[in-house]
Amino acid sequence: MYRPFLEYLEAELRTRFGSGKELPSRPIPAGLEKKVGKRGKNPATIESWCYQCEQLRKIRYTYIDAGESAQVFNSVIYPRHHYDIPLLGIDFLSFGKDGKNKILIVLDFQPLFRDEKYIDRYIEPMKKLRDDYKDLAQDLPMKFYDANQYFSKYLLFAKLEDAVSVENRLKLAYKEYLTLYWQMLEKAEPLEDQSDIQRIVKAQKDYDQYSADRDPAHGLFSSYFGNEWANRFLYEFLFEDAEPLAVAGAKR
Ligand code: BLA
Repeated sequence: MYRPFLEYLEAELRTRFGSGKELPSRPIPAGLEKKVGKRGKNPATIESWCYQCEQLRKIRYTYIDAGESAQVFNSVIYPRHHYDIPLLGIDFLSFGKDGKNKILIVLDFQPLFRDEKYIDRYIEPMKKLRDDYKDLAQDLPMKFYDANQYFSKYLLFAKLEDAVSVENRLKLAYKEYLTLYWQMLEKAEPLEDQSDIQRIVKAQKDYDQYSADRDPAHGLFSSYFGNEWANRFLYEFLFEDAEPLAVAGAKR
């Protein structure tokens, strides 16, 4: 269901950052690139890709294909530490049960800071898009995350009933948000001061810790692929700069 979104992202990355060629890959720890599992009678495959380029330090995306019962496209793009621009976050999910579909879509420029200057520079430019796609910005409450941390006020966040809106509306919105993100990156001024750069290193690491600690997907991963694999996937690949909770807890 979301394959075309993955393919569009790949094509964009190749044209914009790879002179038409595939980008240099960024290694994925052994055993985490792909896994086949199942829950009850439902088989599932999870597959991930990871790249880097001059401007972007980590580009990761994952596809879960469990047929009708689950389709997921998830991605985070981390700019190099000398750019303070937000991370690009994508989480498109579809769960099917008894002929019914639950579709959840989230797309955001995930802010590293919340001061006015930062928000004006990097979040306000999204406002027009959010206004154009109000149907995909439903102001839903968050159960797992805090909407005021690493989410912007102009995120797309919607529950949809059918795949028609994904095809008709999300596809358009997705392309426009991505284009705006590339423009923002193009315009971004590289930081030069070591202390400014270190501030980004820390903010990106804090994002990983926050996200790993709250990830609502752990249950999904462990139900299909086992608890041990789920932990490794979270802490060694998705949010590799986070420390597993037990370790972080012991150090505090
Ligand atoms: C919610 N994301 C979810 C849920 C799942 C995932 C299972 C809960 C759906 C439900 O309410 O039933 C799935 N999350 C994943 C998967 C991965 C993951 C498969 O990290 C990794 C492969 N989540 C992100 C990113 C964003 C994001 C980058 O990973 C930002 C755009 C957002 N996901 C997000 C939000 C919710 C969500 C805002 C709703 C959570 C809430 O209600 O607090």
